[in-house]
Amino acid sequence: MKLIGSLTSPYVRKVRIVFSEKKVDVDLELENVWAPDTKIAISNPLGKVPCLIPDDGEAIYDSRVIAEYADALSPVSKLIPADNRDRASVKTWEALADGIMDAGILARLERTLRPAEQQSQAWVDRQMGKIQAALREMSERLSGNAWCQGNQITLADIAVGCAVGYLLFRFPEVKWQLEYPNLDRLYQKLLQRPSFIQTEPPAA
Ligand code: GSF
Repeated sequence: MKLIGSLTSPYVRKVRIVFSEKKVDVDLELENVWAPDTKIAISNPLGKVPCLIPDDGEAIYDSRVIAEYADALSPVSKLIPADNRDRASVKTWEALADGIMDAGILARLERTLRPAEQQSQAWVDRQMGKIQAALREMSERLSGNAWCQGNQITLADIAVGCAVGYLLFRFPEVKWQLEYPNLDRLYQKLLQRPSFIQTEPPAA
């Protein structure tokens, strides 16, 4: 099984952590989707990573689909609960965390891909507002609990860890650790895990 991805994508990191927690081996094939000669569209017509190529050869994307598929591959450490309501809760946490990544990437692309005179500050502000609102919601939801959902690690914690880790990586000016100490406590706990340590993004 092959995972096409990059070392800096938070979505790729999320699914790599899921595979690691599940103790399922997957070969990471690095792909720069922004390079003019990228071959990613052969596997994923949307041109995005992560993209999983299982042994049957039929591509699986996007990260939420890959995470769910990976969780069902082995009984080790269930990351998505079987109960329908709990499952929806975990997936909502994941949607919040992915929403932070989506908004961050849109804001960053506005700054890095567009010529300065075409950049819209209002657009960047809109995305940064989403990040702030999602962080506030995650902190309120987490409250004083040890984990996002239930009493063990789930996909919710993994997704949140990747989202806030992405902010530290690309938006160090967002001071979420000071503002939301409970999110930072969760993040510090996640950082002890080999799955998080092994997937730290490279120095920018
Ligand atoms: C998002 C993947 C994505 O935007 C998922 O897998 O959950 N909803 C999808 N990946 C970026 C890499 S990154 O910035 O994390 C990507 O491949 N972008 C290329 C493009 O053309 O948008």
